[in-house]
Amino acid sequence: MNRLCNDTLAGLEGSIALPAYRLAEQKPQIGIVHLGPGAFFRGHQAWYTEQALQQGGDWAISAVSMRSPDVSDALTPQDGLYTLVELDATIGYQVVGSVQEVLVAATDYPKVLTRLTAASTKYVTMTITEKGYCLASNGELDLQNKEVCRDLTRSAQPVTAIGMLVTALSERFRANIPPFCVISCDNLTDNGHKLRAAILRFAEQWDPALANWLEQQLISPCTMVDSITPATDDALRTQVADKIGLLDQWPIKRESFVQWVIEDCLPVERPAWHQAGVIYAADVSAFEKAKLRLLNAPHSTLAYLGCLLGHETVFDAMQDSALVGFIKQMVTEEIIPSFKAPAELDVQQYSADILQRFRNPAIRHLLSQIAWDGSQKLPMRLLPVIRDNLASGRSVRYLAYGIAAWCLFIRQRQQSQTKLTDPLAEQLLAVAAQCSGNAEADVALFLAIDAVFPRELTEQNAFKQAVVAAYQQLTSKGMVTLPSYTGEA
Ligand code: CS2
Repeated sequence: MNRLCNDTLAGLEGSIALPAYRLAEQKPQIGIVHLGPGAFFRGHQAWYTEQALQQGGDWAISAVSMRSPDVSDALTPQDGLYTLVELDATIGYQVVGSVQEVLVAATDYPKVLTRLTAASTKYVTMTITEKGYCLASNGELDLQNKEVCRDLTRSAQPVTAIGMLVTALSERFRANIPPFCVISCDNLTDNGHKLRAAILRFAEQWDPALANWLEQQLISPCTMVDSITPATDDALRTQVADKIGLLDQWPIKRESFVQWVIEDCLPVERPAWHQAGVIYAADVSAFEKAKLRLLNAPHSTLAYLGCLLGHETVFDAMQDSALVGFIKQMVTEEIIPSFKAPAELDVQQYSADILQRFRNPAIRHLLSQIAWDGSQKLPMRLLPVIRDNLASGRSVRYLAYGIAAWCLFIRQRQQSQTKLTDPLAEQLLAVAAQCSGNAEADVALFLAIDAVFPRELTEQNAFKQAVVAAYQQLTSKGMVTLPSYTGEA
């Protein structure tokens, strides 16, 4: 079977949606560099940029993986083309062509730096996951981080995204080329401001003049991004090959729902993202809180409780009426009262729509994938809600189950010697190995992990007692037992 690429694209004419640019036409100029070409980027920002290109304009993406060659190996023979499959009540197929190349910083660094320092590169977007920013628990760039320290010495090519961005910005500064606009597309609270602060903090260690220039000129909008985009599997590859009659080594699947809210501070020169449906907002924080607290916090809680209850996918977990009732109770009683939603958002409907999205039978979203990197996700998803509720004297009884279930999930991984995907895996597994099953003692061991739990939170008895009570409830009957509640499934 032939491979999907520019040469075979023409054969798909009339069968599925094709890229705005084809081989015959002038290739668009690369104006965007994206760090982290994973599934979410290719189902979300790259798709938005393709939709924008359908409206005209001259923007293409150079995608850069920091280390792994996998995406480059898969897409380079395909001229960056891949199939996006929307799986919902109907199935939609589209070939996305906005990614013109996929580079690997570890092995293509000179070319990556050339892209980042080119005056034609106006934007650097990124989906590098929470851990990619190398932030300490206070949200600032961690200057004790081993890789950050290494990059600060300038002894070799940078290995952190922040180090690589500041290297490129430093060269632009010296060449009197304006800085590119950086756009974080990760599930971080206040993502744009944290990214900007991390870049400035790194630059200050090198050159106060550079830091001052960036202070004056660097644009880094906050954003909220949303679309459930599970990892690609062989079943999808077969489905796509059957549909297009060509081999696509790395197609992408996602739900049909997709949303991108960007702080309205971009330069005038930008892709036609607005025509593609992007929402520009003066203040993204209310959208970000709504999404992180009503989608991601339930997602993580569902993942850990669902794994402990033996469920494999989000869809499976949503068939468990006791678990769904618990999640609804947590959302209604403890999450919705915790924040002020955007005026135009019907929070109850937004939350109900999210749970309906979780029930999508066409999406096979592994709970074990959502469970990755809990040490980075919980501080963005559950801890801010717990902190706000404690400060206002509201309950954290249900929220604490997400924390307790995470601790038990780690214990389960340690006891079964199953891989734990988390940048702090070694430390977490070592803590789990010390656990005895005594709730008070076990919880104290986990809450002592400073990189996850800020002191000002763990010093509060109400928090500790809620997590201990949840831990006891989950382990009291020799099997995972949810608390009784008054809610309905
Ligand atoms: C999920 C997110 O894997 C996870 O942690 O909670 O990737 C989630 O699917 C997206 O944020 C949805 O927009």
